[in-house]
Amino acid sequence: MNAATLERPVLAQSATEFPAPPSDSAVYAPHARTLTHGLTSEQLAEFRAQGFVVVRGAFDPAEAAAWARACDEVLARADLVLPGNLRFEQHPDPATGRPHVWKIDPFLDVHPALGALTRDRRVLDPLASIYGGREPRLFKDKLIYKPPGGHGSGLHQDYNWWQGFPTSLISVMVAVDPATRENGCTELFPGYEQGFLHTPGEFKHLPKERVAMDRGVSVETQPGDLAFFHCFTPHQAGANASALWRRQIFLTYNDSADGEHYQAHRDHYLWYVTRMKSAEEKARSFFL
Ligand SMILES: O=C(O)CCC(=O)C(=O)O
Repeated sequence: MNAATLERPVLAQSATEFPAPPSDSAVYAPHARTLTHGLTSEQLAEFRAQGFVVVRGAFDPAEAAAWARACDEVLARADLVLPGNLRFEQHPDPATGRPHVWKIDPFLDVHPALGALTRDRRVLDPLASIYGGREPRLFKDKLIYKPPGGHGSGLHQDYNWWQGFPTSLISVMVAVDPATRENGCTELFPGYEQGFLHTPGEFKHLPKERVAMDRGVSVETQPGDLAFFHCFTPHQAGANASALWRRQIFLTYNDSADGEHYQAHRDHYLWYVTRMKSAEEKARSFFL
């Protein structure tokens, strides 16, 4: 990747240089790589030490405001926000009893402004610097709206739901709205080097005794901030006790050296969300 061809200005970090790998081919010689938005050596060390790193101000507030508008536009889509649409997880609003959208999973094709984020170098370059210069591959994309009164997420490692897929999986949390303790910001726990802490094959949350709960970091963020965390990094998030939405996008990638798994994961996810449904409920469900 030639840094000079990128349209956007370099934000915050210095570029990370990767030398060309050795080549025995006269036809194609791999080239050195510059990651314009790669992590600094301090950020990389932080990721390696604790299993996550927060990158502040990666996107500017105007860009985040455009995502917020796109999120609103999607909710106005009467052709998509339908009771049987499994991509749109809905729950009764505690105040009104009317259904509200809690999550869209996957979301990348529902709005171009949101889909473009999955290809933005400010998301990809930090991952490539973690992957030793190799390109990341998108594995999963979800958009959590967490409206006022919306439920939180129990303590878990994401890999519990991705067993059998590569362990190079890393998620990027993209803040659309300000996230606070009150509206249920993500809380990350260092210690991913302990490996997989769940009981294999069980889709349950982690018992709190398996994690040093006093080491949790509540990741309060501003629109445009990013947090990168490994699939073994335990995390949880509280309910939204505020009057404001807490919209966050979660993009998950694997090292391209581990291959392409987007569709395989999507098939697995579809199985997961329908596995408890009766034949009648399945007949009323669709994935639009
Ligand atoms: O909403 C959050 O902050 C966390 C969500 C989460 O843990 C997940 O979707 O795996």
